[in-house]
Amino acid sequence: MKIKVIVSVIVSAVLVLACTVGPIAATLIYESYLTRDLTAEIITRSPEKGNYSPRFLSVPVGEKVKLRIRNVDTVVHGFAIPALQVDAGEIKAGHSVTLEFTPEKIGKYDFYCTVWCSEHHLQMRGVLEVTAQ
Ligand SMILES: [Cu+2]
Repeated sequence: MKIKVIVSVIVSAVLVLACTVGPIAATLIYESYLTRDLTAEIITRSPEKGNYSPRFLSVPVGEKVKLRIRNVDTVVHGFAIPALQVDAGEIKAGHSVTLEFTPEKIGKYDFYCTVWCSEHHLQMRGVLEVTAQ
């Protein structure tokens, strides 16, 4: 009888761990899989809540750039680098978009929000600098 109680306590403890630690570990593993070869992740918020972060990026010319644009705000945002024909379209609140492109020309390229997101929307911008390798 005592052994049955001990076994049921151990089984319960294992199940509780599997239900609590398991999903957290799975989430962390999945997140590291998603970000394994990213050049950068740009957190996206309206300017009064923090703007793009970072707002300046530097990448070498001729190398693949992989950006994840992550909207952590409560409104829709956009992200575009028109001079490089990069456009994420609308990024809903809580969603992410991954963009891949290869800049072929050295220079400084403006990126900005393409969705009217707040009265400070026009300040929602940054610069991607493409440098010599
Ligand atoms: Cu905007």
